[in-house]
Amino acid sequence: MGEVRNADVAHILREIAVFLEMQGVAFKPRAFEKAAISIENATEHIVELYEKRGLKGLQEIPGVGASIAEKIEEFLKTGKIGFHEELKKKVPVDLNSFTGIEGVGPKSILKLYQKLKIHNVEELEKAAEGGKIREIGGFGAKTEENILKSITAAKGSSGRMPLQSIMPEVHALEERLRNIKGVEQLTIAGSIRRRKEMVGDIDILAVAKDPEIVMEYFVTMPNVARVYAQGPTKSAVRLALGLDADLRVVPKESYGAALNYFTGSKDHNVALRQIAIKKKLKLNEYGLFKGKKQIAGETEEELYAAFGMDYIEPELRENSGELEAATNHTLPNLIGYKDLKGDLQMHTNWTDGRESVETMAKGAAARGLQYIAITDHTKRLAMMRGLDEKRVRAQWKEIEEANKKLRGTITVLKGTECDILKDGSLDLSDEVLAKMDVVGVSVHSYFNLPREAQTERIIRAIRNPHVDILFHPTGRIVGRRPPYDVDMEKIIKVAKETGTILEVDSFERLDLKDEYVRKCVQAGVKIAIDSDAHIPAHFGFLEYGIAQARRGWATAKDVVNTLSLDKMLRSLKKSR
Ligand code: DGT
Ligand code: CA
Ligand code: CA
Ligand code: ZN
Repeated sequence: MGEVRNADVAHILREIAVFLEMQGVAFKPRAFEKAAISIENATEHIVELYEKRGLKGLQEIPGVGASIAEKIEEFLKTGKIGFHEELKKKVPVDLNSFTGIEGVGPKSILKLYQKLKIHNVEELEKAAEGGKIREIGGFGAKTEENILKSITAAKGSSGRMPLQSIMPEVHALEERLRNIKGVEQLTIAGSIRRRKEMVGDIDILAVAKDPEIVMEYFVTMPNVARVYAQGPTKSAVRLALGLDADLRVVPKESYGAALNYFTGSKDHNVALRQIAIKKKLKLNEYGLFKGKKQIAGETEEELYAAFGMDYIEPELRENSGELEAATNHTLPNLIGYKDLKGDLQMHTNWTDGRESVETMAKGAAARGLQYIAITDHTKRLAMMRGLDEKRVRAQWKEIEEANKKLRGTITVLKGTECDILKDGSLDLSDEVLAKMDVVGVSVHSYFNLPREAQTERIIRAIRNPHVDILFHPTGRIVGRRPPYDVDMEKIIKVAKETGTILEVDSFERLDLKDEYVRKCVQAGVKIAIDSDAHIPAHFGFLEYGIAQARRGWATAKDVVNTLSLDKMLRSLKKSR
């Protein structure tokens, strides 16, 4: 029992949720999903909680009621849950193998099993290659093609981890290595420096007086699970968290060139090297050379300048137009990591958050924010005690009280995360929505609607003149839940037409993702970068939303919550 991790418990609860969703059971899937999320995020070890306080202890975890607590107990005692086994007997598929395959949700898995006896992703791949999927009602050739694409992509991404989940450990590692005697420079390069949402490994680059000391330290750290190689300039290890890390020590005069090389992306490097060749220069990880003479490479700034380019921020280095823009001096002035003045999505203990309005406001003020919107869920999400019109009005009173107390430090706005119902109508009356300061809407159900219906549903919602922001527009969760099938180009078009803001949700979703942020920027659709905080510590996640927006070429002007309160409010629909 001592070996059961919180993640294992979360995993089996999540499987139950998926099986229940297959059966079309209402509400329950969401309850299991929610319990899984809180167990994953719990700071206590669930085994200890159970050993100390039994079933009661388990029920202290938000979202864990008596029935789920009993199932967890059964799992801790026997390694199994009878309820789970029964569900699995009905549809004996390997759910695990389907994770990360876009467009294949619970309902599709069920259908694939019933029609083609598909149990796992290998069988799915075979069927798709054989053109069998398109023959099933509701799938079609396009879906079959997408499934194949997605399987290929998932194969390439195995072993990768969400940036957000590893950053605390990466920061700690960076800090420790920087403090070793004789270390003059140290940077985490690679996809982490580019702030990609999923990363494959940790690439570390350093300049050090005595590389041997650094290397010896690196391979003997307590969080090292395996040493692949140890040498004077390069060592490689596997960390206990399940990622590899390489450390390279380079000469001072090559640091910029090495940093540039190991930051990547590979496509950016290859393109830059081509430009060097055209200029009759040679670029490698040691520097930029004219014949044998190094003409640049100690810093990255110097390196780009030697090409006549402006400095390119790491988030842009994907060979997607940044080299041309740097040459033409038309790079965007990216939104900065400290540019947000407000946060327009968060939850309180009125629904599934854990703190009061006032505590959340104080937490936000402590982070330097000037305004926040409280956006609790609405009644359709009964499991989360979503607010009806009556409780909304009661919450407004608490917000007014909080504003009186906090005057001069931060302003709390009346907001909502109003549920978009199946037909695109909204979960609160227009009359109540009209009195809100900020109205956000989002989808939390019927993820498997056909593309057209899903798109129309969302469009109907954002055409509502009270709706200011579409929260987490595609519903994805990085590395865990694929986006629902929706025509984002069309939604961006309607957002432009109606003045609707699209959100980047910073809390494990990073939704909108970079690619769609860029489309918004190009279309002139404003975005909001929100924390979706459930406790004040979650305001720290804003950094990841900002990173995603930077990867989408967003400037501060593209992001409404970089505006002062007055200007932000004036940018909303009702004042247009
Ligand atoms: P990852 O680790 O898969 O999330 O992505 P990266 O971009 O960190 O890739 P990684 O760790 O394989 O390599 C780190 C950097 O080294 C990469 O961003 C660019 C550079 N690099 C790696 N392989 C090549 C290559 O074949 N050619 C060039 N020009 N650069 C490369
Ligand atoms: Ca890497
Ligand atoms: Ca690497
Ligand atoms: Zn939501």
